Amino acid sequence: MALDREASLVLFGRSSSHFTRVARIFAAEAGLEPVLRVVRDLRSQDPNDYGGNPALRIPVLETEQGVWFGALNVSRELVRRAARPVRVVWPEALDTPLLANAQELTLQAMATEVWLIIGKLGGAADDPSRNKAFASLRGMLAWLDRNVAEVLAGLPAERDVSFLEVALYCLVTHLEFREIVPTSPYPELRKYCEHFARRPSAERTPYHFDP
Ligand SMILES: N[C@@H](CCC(=O)N[C@@H](CS)C(=O)NCC(=O)O)C(=O)O
Repeated sequence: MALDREASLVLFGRSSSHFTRVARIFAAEAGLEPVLRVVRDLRSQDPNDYGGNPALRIPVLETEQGVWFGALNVSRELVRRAARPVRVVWPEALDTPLLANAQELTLQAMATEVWLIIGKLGGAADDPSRNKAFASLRGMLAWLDRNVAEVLAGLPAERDVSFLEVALYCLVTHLEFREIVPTSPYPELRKYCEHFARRPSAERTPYHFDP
């Protein structure tokens, strides 16, 4: 059953995309290998190039049941299809300001990074609002760096992994991969990434530009 359902899984994304990597890590945690359909041109305005996603964004998971838009939906569906149960702490379980804010800032930092990268693609490198976006990104990273130890200690112990941990790892390593901002001012985040990088799911999904 699990194998039949896996055979029909197609992940629209890119190996260089941090939101896609979140989904790929959850696929690996779930023991699944969806086929990666590389979205080659992120300037395309045709939803069909994004698996039908009208937001024109990746990742999207195509299944026999329909398509799932966005990293969180995709990750949940992959975990539901896991052959063996994976104990995941999802965002809605983060019920303290510290944990909930860590989730919010991680996803916002990922979105800000997308904005900075896509803005550059579109030739908007001199847009003055980029300065604010960089300030915001640095502020979020500083907050996450200050709080990451407490956040990790506050996550439910009964878990294999949390959506927050996966997203945080994908965010910080992507900043390095795309050289958006140096990560040296954030030693706690770097330490966290060194630790998470030992998971087989992280080892199997390194960032690279698809040929
Ligand atoms: N809310 C979406 C955001 C996905 C997203 O922004 N993906 C980026 C790639 S990492 C993208 O598709 N960018 C294309 C664009 O901004 O035009 C999710 O959680 O998956």
